[in-house]
Amino acid sequence: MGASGTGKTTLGALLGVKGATRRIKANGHYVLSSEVEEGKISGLVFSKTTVLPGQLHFRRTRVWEPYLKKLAADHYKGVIHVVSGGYHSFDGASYRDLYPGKPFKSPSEFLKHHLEICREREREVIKALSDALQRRRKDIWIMTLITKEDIWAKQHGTICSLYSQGPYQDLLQETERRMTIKPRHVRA
Ligand SMILES: Nc1nc2c(ncn2[C@@H]2O[C@H](COP(=O)(O)OP(=O)(O)O)[C@@H](O)[C@H]2O)c(=O)[nH]1
Ligand SMILES: [Mg+2]
Repeated sequence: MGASGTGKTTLGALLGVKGATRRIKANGHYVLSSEVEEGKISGLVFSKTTVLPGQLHFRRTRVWEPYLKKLAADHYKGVIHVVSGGYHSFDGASYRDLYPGKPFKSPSEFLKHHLEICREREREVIKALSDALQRRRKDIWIMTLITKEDIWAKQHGTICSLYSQGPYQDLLQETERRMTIKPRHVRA
C-alpha cells in the first residue's frame, strides 16, 4: 500500500508480481494505476501479493475499503507501506499546474510545497491502516519501505528520520498501543 507515485507498481514488478509487471511493460512512462495489481512473488509459492492504487480517489473510497476490511478480519500476513520521502511522481501535469492557485516562482519553491503535501499523504496511509489494524486478532508484520534512494541519498539521515521519529513514528506507536496483538515493525 502507499500513496500515489511512491513506487508501488515498480516494487511489485521487481518482486515479479504479474499484474504490476504487465503494467510497467504496457507503459513506458509513469501512469497512475487505477486497478489493483495482483500476483505471486516469483519463486515463492504461497505469496499472493496485492498492489493497491494510491490515488486519493481510490484510496479513500472504492478500492481500498474491501482490502482494509479483509485486513481487519485477519487476512494477510504483512503490509508493505511504500513511501519515498515525499518524492511522489505525478503524471501529465506540469509542476506549475499541479496545485491550482499556487503560482510557484521556482522549481525549488514547488518542491518544498510538494514534499510537505506528499509527506502528509504518507501519514494519511497509516491513519487509514490504523483502524483496520486495531481490529485484528492475528499477528502481522508491517514494513515501511523507502524507495527512490537515488533521489535522496545525500539527505539520508533526514529522510530516514522522517519515519523513525516525529509524526509518522507517533502514528505508528499510537496504533501499536491500541492493538490487541503486537506487530513487528520493520524499516527497510
Ligand atoms: N528515481 C526513482 N524513480 C523511481 C523509483 N521507483 C519508482 N520510480 C519511478 O516513480 C514513478 C512512480 O512509480 P510507480 O511504481 O508507478 O508508483 P505507484 O504509483 O506507487 O505505483 C515511475 O515513473 C517510476 O519509474 C526509484 O527507486 N527511483
Ligand atoms: Mg501504481
